Amino acid sequence: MGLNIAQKIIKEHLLSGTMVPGEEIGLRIDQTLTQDATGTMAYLEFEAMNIPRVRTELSVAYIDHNMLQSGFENADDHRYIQSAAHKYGLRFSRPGNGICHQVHLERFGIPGKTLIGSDSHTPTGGGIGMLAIGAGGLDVAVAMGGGAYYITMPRVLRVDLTGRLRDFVTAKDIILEVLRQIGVKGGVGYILEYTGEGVKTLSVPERATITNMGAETGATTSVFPSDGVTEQFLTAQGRGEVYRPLAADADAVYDGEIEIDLDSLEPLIACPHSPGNVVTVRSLAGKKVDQVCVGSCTNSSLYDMLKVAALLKGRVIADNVSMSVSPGSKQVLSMLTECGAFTDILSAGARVLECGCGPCIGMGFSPNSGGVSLRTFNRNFEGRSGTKDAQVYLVSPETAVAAALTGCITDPRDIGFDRMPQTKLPETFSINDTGIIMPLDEDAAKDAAVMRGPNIKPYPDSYPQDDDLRAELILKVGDNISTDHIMPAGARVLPFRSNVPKISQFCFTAVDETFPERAKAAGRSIIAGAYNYGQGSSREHAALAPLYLGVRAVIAKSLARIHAANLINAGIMPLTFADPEDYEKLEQGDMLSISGIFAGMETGEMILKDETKGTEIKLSCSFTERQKAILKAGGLLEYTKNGQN
Ligand code: MIC
Ligand code: SF4
Repeated sequence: MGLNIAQKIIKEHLLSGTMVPGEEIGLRIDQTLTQDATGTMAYLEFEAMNIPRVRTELSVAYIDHNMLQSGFENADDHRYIQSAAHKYGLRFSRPGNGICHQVHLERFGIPGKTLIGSDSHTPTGGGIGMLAIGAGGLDVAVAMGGGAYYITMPRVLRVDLTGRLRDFVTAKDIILEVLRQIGVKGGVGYILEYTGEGVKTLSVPERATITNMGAETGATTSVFPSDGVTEQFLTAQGRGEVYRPLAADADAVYDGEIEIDLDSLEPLIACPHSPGNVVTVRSLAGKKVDQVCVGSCTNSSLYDMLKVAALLKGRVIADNVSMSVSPGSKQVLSMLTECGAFTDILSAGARVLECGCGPCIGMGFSPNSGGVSLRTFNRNFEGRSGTKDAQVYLVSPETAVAAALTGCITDPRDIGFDRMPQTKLPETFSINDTGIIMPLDEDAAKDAAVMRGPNIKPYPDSYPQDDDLRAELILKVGDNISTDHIMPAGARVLPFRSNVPKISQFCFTAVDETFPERAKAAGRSIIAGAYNYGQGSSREHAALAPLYLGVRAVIAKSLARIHAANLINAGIMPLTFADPEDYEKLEQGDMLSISGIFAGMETGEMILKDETKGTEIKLSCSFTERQKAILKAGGLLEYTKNGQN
């Protein structure tokens, strides 16, 4: 039986387990990336493992999230990461060099290689045929030390693309259509693999938009074939030698299939507050817009920016709109400047932000009160923009420009262009890697110091799992709770990413202001969630802050992949209701207990006693041997320190 692309790369990197969907597999990791908001913790964890040097083929530390320096904290974290990268053998991408995923695609990604990154949009690398997966910082730290990365062997969903996109319909609309079809949890347990004649009509940046936002389906990752288009892109980046073709075998088998007819696709838009709330742009036409943002790791490539410039050229944005443009990398910004397209953007009245995540993570440019913001980004969870009552919509660059010009939501086919102005990717990109600082060689590194500012606090205490747990149900939440609800980001909170005691004061405050205080007072506690608990980002702080506050278990109808792994890594048990209806029986404040946890880990069943109500509820769990050992050790760090992997 033939293999698909995902299976081929997994097979080449398989260190343990069998490739049977649902089984645990250990993968050899070729490359890692971190960004600053998750990186400080990842390097603290790496240091705690006492490994002198990274053991991957390539590891890169990026600074792109915490770019506002309105106090010493972010600058201290940048210094810490830079000095750690220098000493431990990583390349360091300076602040201003660009968003990790965009820069990695341009300068480092290699078809057929494995990459894990402490950021959920690491699958961007799937645009050039990498197996690129988002993970918690601790998993990345272990991989940097040469350890395997463990996942559940995914099923592979074939996304068959037929036909060719029409003008003003874009790669963003393809991924929005995927989200419309399968929703924000439809990809859980799957890799999305793109096939069909439509694939060859898409450039690498377009493919990367699609694999990037595939994260919003909950998929393990997404992957495109590596073909002539990939080779051309790598050659234009001066890296043609790393090209390798990759295609599915003719008789490859998939675990499911969806089809998208590119010819009949329409411009789409995801409505507040979920990337899965997708409708056609036309159905919302006329709605007044306050803000438009172009950028983020989803749509900040040179190709995207050139299209934006071409549509804005000689025009002026509407008076009621404030528009920002953040190019994805120094390369993109330099090339836009060199060809004059940047002037077209500025002349139209847009405001330029630096090459980084910026408004996507609430690092500045928050909308006005109740503001309607159209963004080319990938997430629109409530409050993520920094303005609690803002209405954030996700769109393509073309739809973003249409709104900026007219002042209201507008289908880009209705702004008076007969055809989309032609934009071509250059035959060679302008290559200038001054934004990357190389590490010290091994000898020099021995004496190099790592610089730690006062904001950097150690990893929180761990708690080995006991056989019994008695704790209060401290919080009960509903469906689709994102890590932005659990551990908010934004300019105010992000500077404390290396200070768990401090950042914990913001934990769950988006849902319940009293949570941190109540949890701390309770000593130990349990959280109950519904479907898709922990969707969204890879931030392990969404597990570390609850750990610090005393949370010992999360019981949900279902959990998102990266967050469930982060909970286990932190030594917190993720459990599910055997019967989802039982969720209704629990009430916040109930005293709960579970006994015989170790036996339950073996059978996959535990009984939860609600002591307040005098009822019993059946819970399910499915921990691998390794996960059981991690929980018993009090988390992955302790487990790894004990010499296990
Ligand atoms: C995000 O898009 O939510 C982030 C911010 O990039 C996160 C990482 C983080 O919280 O630092 C992610 O996607 O993993
Ligand atoms: Fe940065 Fe936004 Fe991309 Fe996350 S989704 S890496 S915050 S640009």
